[in-house]
Amino acid sequence: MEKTLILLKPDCVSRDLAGSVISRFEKKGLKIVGLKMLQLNDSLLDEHYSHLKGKPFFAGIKKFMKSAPIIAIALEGLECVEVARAMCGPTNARKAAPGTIRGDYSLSVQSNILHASDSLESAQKELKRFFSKSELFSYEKASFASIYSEDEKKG
Ligand code: IDP
Ligand code: MG
Repeated sequence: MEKTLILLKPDCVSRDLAGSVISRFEKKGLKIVGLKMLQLNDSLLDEHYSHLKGKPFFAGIKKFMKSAPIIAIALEGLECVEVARAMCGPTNARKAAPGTIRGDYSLSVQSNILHASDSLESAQKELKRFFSKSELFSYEKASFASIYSEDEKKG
């Protein structure tokens, strides 16, 4: 089953929004298969945001991402990379529609609550960056059988 990486950013943690955001993923039917709090450092951020190196806001983002601990979450579910990105809304939270996480909780481009992997390839790379094999779990959700069709269960 597909997996994706979510990072609850420092603004999410320090504004006491972690529980609300996690709850939205749970209610959607996505399964938490890994979860931990950690303090980001420069080397992890240089790797994670390498696509933004050279942007004028790069130093600002790194400072922001180190301003409080983050919560890393591994989610599992059908097409969960795309589903989680759709739940986040676009990067600029001011343009994010109400009902999306960024649309409901933020007015900022930088402090936009959370990170979600943007493709299956990124998700696989990013999950390895934040979780060791022993930190990812496999278990049965109580409602699994009633949610998915026989075809979907094979996915
Ligand atoms: P994404 O998080 O929606 O995938 P990316 O373009 O990958 O967006 O950028 C990573 C993060 O960098 C954003 O979530 C946001 O926190 C920050 N960021 C992106 N663009 C800007 C900007 O123009 N100003 C300030 N921060 C930005
Ligand atoms: Mg991105």
